[in-house]
Amino acid sequence: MKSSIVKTLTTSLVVATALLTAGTAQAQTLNLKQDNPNLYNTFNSWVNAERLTIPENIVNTIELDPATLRWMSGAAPVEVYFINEAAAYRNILSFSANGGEKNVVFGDVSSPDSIKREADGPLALGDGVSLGSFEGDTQLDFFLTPTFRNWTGKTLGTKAEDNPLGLPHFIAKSYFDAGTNENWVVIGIEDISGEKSDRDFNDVVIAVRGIVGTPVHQEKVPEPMTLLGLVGIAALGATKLRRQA
Ligand SMILES: [Ca+2]
Ligand SMILES: [Ca+2]
Repeated sequence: MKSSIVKTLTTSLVVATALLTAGTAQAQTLNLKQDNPNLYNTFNSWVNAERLTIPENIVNTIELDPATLRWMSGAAPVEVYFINEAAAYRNILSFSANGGEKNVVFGDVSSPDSIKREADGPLALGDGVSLGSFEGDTQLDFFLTPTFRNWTGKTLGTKAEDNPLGLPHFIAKSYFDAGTNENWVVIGIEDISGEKSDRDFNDVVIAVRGIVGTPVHQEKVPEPMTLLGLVGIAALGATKLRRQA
């Protein structure tokens, strides 16, 4: 009987502690501009009028395939931070894990302080959301749904082939921050699809802590000499084939 009471009391304590912890986690606000102004300013300085441009002198950045982003078991919880936006649309940012259902990260990526500001925008520059940790090596996809008043556009994703005209709408760059010894992925998103798109990839810019991605393999592009060699071989082959015909 006594042990049963102790067990009940212990269980209640555990539940109460868990509730308290959950309450604290929800109440805690993440903001990179306040928590690490230098890092926020670095990321924000990449948001240019055209495209997400990273100065050539920053060597610790590598362009990633945005369709390969993933959380690796044991990494820190995934945190998504709003860096800036230059969009007239009120965009919805969402994510999915391992191709599962989409969950909203930011329901309205707009702010009174951003490049294309909205007075009633809900975000402050640098605001963050924790997506938490996942089970094992997890593929993470991000999506953007443009909205304007009562209009909702087609959702754009990290896989170019699923987008209108098969065009990429996300660009991703890795960044190693020596100050905190952490890997980041900075993502720039273009929200206008089709031929009217200005392809500046600054309509929504976010920085994500706790994920990695596969570099875009630039070494696969053949050297001019190799290319000439291949053309030469192809030409020889064609001549041989014509002779045989
Ligand atoms: Ca805006
Ligand atoms: Ca744009």
